[in-house]
Order: sequence, then structure tokens, then C-alpha cells
Amino acid sequence: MKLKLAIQKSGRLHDDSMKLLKECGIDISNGVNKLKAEAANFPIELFFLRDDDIPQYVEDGVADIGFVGENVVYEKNKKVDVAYALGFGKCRLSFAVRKEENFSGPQFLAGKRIATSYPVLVQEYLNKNKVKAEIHEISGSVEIAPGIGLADVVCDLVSSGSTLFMNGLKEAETILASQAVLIKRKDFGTEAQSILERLLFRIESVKKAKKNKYVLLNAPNDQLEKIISLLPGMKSPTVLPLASPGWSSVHSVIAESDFWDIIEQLKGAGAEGILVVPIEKMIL
Ligand code: PRT
Ligand code: ZN
Repeated sequence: MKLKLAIQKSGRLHDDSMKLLKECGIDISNGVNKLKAEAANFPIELFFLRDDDIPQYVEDGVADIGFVGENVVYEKNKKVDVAYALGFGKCRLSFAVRKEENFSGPQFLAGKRIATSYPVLVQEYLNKNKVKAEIHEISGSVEIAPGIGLADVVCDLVSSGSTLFMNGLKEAETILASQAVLIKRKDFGTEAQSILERLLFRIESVKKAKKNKYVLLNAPNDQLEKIISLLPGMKSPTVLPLASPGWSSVHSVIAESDFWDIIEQLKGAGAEGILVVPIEKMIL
């Protein structure tokens, strides 16, 4: 069997979805102008769809899994499971008000007209905060609604914030932090599950590799102990003697997050010739 994966046909998630599959060593042969494509070297079949339709296709079992934004998953509220956070397509669903206004809290929204493409999530927020407001559902260019007098407040996706800024709005309150996730259908056979596990294993290796760097450095032997204590490594660092006496070569893996801290400490401890190399895959 082949696992059927739905991804966005074109738009913000398309390229990152294709890139991730490529990094997982999955070759997609035919182009994206078709509805479907097959992988040559992995039991997977791709469906290219509008992101809004992906949860429904997965619920119906037309696709087994899908890559889609959490914002769409929770708005559509279909019967699917969120199986894995993919780490790309990060954004937030936020209320925004005119820049001269002061959002004092959920009560600010009482009686206001809210323009949004996310009526379900907005209504949920209003209910949770026991606020009554009018929701105007619009499918695109939500940010122009206050300017043309269609609404007082908007609730839309934000990443850099420049769209809001250019429309004289400011972000007031985030109701959902979102990223692309892998969703799967409820009814999943064992064969499908085992292909999914192979795929997730590869995705996990790619993600881990991106978060880490391979570091090689030269260390004077009398500082080795100190330098090794600074380096976590996967088990422990590799230490090899250099041709010149009194020196060793030390290899290790450092997490991107504390990378510069550790490099500075390594230099302070006498490390020289530090090389930092990206890691392509990391299998633990
Ligand atoms: O055609 P299809 O229906 O498939 O695509 P679409 O037009 O509905 O979606 P698309 O391609 O715009 O976005 C797909 C997904 O990308 C979204 O569902 C989110 O999960 C994710 N994503 C990440 C974003 C953004 N960042 C984002 N910034 N989706 C939309 N935006 C828009 C936002 O709506 C606003 O208009 O970008 C503008 C704000 O960006 P900044 O950088 O100016 O703040
Ligand atoms: Zn869409």
C-alpha cells in the first residue's frame, strides 16, 4: 500500500512541505500541476489541495495524512488527529485594533464588529471570555476592513506584523500560536501506521539535525578535560591525537540554541581552529 499525503498545492506551506519531503530522501517525480504525484523511492502518494480542504479530505480518508496549519485544523474542527508539529509555517492568530486604540482586554471587544476568516476560533474566544460581539466573516484582505468601515477590529494571521502596520493597525491579543502540523485520519491501519512511523523517523532526524551543529576543534592536551566538560556530544565527544604532540582534535555536536555561549567558553579554554559544520541527518 501507499500512504496518501495531502499538502498545499500552492501558497505559503507548499515549498516547505516539498523541501521537507526532499530532505527525508523522498523523490517526487511528476510536477505539482497535477492533482497527484507519487514518490519513486518511498510508499507515499501526494495530493495537492487547497489548505482549507485538507482536514476534510483526511477526515474522509481520501488522504491518510496531511500537512496543514494548526489555524486551519482548529477552525475546520474535523475529526482528525494532530500527530506531529512540523516546525514551519509559524504564525499567530491575533486580534488587531486601530493603532491609536487601547485594547484593555477581552471586554474591549464587547459590541464591536470583528472581521475575520476564523469565525469558529473567534467565537470560541468570545464564549470563553463571556463577551458578545458581531463576527463578520471575510475570506481575504481582512486587514482593510477597519479602513473601509466594515469592522472595528480584525482577527487575522500575523507573522512579521508588517501587513497590520501598513493598514494602520496594531496587534492586540494572540488567540492561537500556529505552525504546520501533520494530521492523520482517525481510522488508521497497521500497514499505514508503519509507513507513517518510517516517515516520522525521517522527519525527526531532519529536524534534530537542523537544531544541531557538528563542531571540530583543536585542544591543547592540558586543557582537554575542561574543553570536554563544555561539550555535550551525543554520547561523549570524540578525541583523536593530532600529529603535533601535546594537541588533540575534539569532535562534538552542539545545540544551535546554546551554540555561541559554548563557542566563547571553548575559545576561553584554549580551543583553536574551531570548525562548525551543518548536520544533514541525525539518527540517535
Ligand atoms: O490557496 P490556499 O487556500 O491553499 O492558501 P491560502 O491563501 O488560504 O493560505 P496561505 O498560502 O496564505 O497560507 C497557508 C498557511 O500558512 C496558513 O494557513 C498559515 O498556517 C500559514 N501562515 C504562516 C500564514 C502566514 N504565516 C501569514 N503571514 N498564512 C497567512 N499569512 C498572511 C496573513 O493572513 C496576513 O495577510 O500574511 C499576512 C500577514 O503577514 P505579516 O508578515 O505581514 O504579518
Ligand atoms: Zn486557504
